[in-house]
Amino acid sequence: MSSAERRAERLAAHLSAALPSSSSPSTAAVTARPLAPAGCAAAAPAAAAAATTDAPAAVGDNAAGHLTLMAQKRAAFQQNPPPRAAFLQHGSIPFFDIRDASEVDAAYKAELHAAFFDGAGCLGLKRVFAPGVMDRYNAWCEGILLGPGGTGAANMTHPKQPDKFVINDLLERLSVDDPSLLMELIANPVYNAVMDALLGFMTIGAITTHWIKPHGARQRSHVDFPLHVGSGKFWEASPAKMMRLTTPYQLDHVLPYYSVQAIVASDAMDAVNGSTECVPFSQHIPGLDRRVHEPGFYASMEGQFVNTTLGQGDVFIFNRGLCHRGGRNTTGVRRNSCIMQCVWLWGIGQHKIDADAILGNLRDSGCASFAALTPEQLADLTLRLKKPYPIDTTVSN
Ligand SMILES: O=C(O)CCC(=O)C(=O)O
Repeated sequence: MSSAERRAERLAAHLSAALPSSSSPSTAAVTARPLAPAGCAAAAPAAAAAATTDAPAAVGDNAAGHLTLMAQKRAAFQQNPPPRAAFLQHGSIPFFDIRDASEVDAAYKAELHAAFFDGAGCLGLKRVFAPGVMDRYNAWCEGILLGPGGTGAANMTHPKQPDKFVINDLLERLSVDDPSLLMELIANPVYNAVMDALLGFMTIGAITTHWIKPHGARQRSHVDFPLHVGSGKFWEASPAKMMRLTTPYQLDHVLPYYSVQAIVASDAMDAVNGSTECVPFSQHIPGLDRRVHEPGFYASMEGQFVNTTLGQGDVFIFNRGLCHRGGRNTTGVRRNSCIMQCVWLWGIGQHKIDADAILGNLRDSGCASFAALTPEQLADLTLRLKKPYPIDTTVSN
């Protein structure tokens, strides 16, 4: 055996051991893609073989191959759908109807995790927020966005979807304007239990209003924070910078687990008024974070998008690595929503959040639902807003 072959074998064993243990045999069987970083060409076939003994024929690393890969993933998912899912929207997106957080036990958590990461890369939750809560939220947004000078601020237009208003400092504002409404949004037991199932412990990275104006155009297809290279000054719109600062392994095997996005439908939404459009199963395409910037790949995703259909108060949760975009509003009425960027406990959130001010405002407001929190619930809510690290070693260590 040559040294290159020995190196390939060692890498194959290493990568095979690193496969997520939650993969069921049926989902592992369709994980037929090279796992080795680019530049380790000799290792890739060995790694794939080690990972998938009964895998279907490997698909090509080209547009046709990517479509085949997604079709294989969809077929496997449809054959073995999550048992507790109420239905699969578009035959792909599992929707769950959880009435009480106590339902989300360890088995349910494992099911949600597998359905999300091994499946379509997204899931829906029915009836999480009461219509009355959503109406209150919409009225609050209207007061800001339609009030005097409301939309004048530079940071109140979405940087990549010009026909969309945003309220970025929602947490800070709402903690002053309507603390009990804020508690409804950030202390929903079902929502938080599902997010904890996906992230271990969910912390809030950002909460922003996304209001697509009447007749607003759709957004460009993209993936999300922290690798939304087309958005955010740090990336300088440079996929090369992203590749310099990450390994291929991180792109495909670490960062998909780091952050989760959720859109809360404060208005019911579908294809007509610009609901979120996504390509189910696209998070399985190797190197998607990079490819989405290649014109040929970008074009190959057209025709694969589906629009989510959400009732008022439903939630659509999606993998940050899923190809998606804000939809086109064909109506003369706005489409409003609240988008949450959630990140695991050890990750950096998308926005700077003034957690001390928010928690102080909630406490000082006398808000009944905040005052009623048990010490454990208060500790959890605090942790969702405020990281325990880094520690200040000038104070203690
Ligand atoms: O508004 C939506 O439906 C999705 C928004 C989105 O993907 C974004 O703003 O990056």
